[in-house]
Amino acid sequence: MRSHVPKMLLGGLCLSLSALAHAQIAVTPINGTTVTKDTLAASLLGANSGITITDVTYAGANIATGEFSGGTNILGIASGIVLTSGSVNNVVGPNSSDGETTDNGLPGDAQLTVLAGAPTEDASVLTITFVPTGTTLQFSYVFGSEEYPEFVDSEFNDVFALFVNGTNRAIIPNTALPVAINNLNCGDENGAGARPNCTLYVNNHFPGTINTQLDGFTKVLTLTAPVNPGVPNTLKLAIADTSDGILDSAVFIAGGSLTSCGGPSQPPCVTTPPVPGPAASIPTLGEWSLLLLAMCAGLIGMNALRNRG
Ligand SMILES: [Ca+2]
Ligand SMILES: [Ca+2]
Ligand SMILES: [Ca+2]
Repeated sequence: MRSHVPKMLLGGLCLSLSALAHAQIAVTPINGTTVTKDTLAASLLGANSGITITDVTYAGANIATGEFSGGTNILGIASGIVLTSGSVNNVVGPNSSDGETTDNGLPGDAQLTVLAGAPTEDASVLTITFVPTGTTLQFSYVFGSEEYPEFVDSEFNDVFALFVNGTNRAIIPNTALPVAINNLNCGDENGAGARPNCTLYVNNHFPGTINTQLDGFTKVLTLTAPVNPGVPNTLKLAIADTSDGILDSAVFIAGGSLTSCGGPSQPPCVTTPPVPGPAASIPTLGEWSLLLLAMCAGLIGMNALRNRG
């Protein structure tokens, strides 16, 4: 009879390692109770935002949109809301696939199709009507995708847009280019290609070293857009797959970051350089723990398989 002690020791070691593991991104999709289109919109407002929300609509799958937390050392944004072209669950690490997918079989969005120049599918669209006190709107966001980096420069250029009163203001700083896979990348699969706007890109090519499923994403960017004070304005947050319904993309909006600035009763707007992403090349203690945990799972799985035989 073989002893079970070594397996127990292995299990205990693995449990200890799992306790050391890095904080994860936590997500909760729209569930109609604790997370709704209205709670998502409200969570974007910080104290003294100078913004009153008057209406919220959502079109898309409930699983595709929700709230997130635990993103500080992963995305550079602590918490907020996430819209995807698939499932919010597919932004949670570790990076276990180079093409994580949820195909919701939903239609695209006409404005996004124009922007992409190709058919879109699985659109998720949160539209917020609001009255600002100031003349300018600002908030912080990150865009990421499983289309990175393999499908850079392809027709599968998943599209997102942050429309303020009908104009997409998700623009690469100091350019007129929309933030998009084909406009913001480092080219090759090692994230080392000499490409325009490569400095704004965080490479996490599968299996990556950053604790998110996303194979690539942007540094934290700031949207700045003119608005009309004292009257209703619209903010349309929209994302969709392009050319097919697979390989998810996601856009994260920082909770508490939506503010109105530049008006007589609001603080001046700030010029915020892109926030550096997490160091991608050196695994942290937590990431080493996850790797060891994966090895443990593999060893236990192998043990189980052998015992079946
Ligand atoms: Ca999809
Ligand atoms: Ca992935
Ligand atoms: Ca896609």
